[in-house]
Amino acid sequence: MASSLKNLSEYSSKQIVDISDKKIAIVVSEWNEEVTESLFSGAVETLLSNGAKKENIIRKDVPGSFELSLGAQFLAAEDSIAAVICLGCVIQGETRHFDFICDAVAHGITNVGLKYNKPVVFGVLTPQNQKQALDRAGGKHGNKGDEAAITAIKMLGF
Ligand code: DLZ
Repeated sequence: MASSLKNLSEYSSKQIVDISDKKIAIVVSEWNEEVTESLFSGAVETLLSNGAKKENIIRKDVPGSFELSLGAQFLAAEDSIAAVICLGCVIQGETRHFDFICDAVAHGITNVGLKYNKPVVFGVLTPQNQKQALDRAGGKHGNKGDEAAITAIKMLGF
């Protein structure tokens, strides 16, 4: 289903596990900050409402979405960290930057998860414009940050 037809914050409670003792890291891209801050708030609220302890949520910022993979790798390499959530927003522009960044970050994040055998979640919006981004960052289509947090929890219960 296209994400425009779905409220991204709806999820089933299948595979929701106890995360009260899990350290979860969130990497946040500074590009399109208004959007990524909303994604971050959504992710944190969802982790807390599912039992995470505030002191177990670690935040690190990176300059742009392209840097999310390396940021995730630094964190995933730490034994104490159970899962990493990557949050970014790449808005389609007039140059091919969009394709390069989206491809790189999707592959990079996938590889980090496979390398460290840990959930590394792709919470990156790839909208055509700022409005579509805000609709998915706490707007009418929910908050992709919530979805990213739930994905991390579900994968911890895998
Ligand atoms: C350069 C760039 C551009 C054009 N657009 C975005 C964007 O929409 N979202 C985003 O997160 N980052 C963007 N960046 C920055 C790159 O991700 C990266 O930080 C720089 O290319 C430096 O490696």
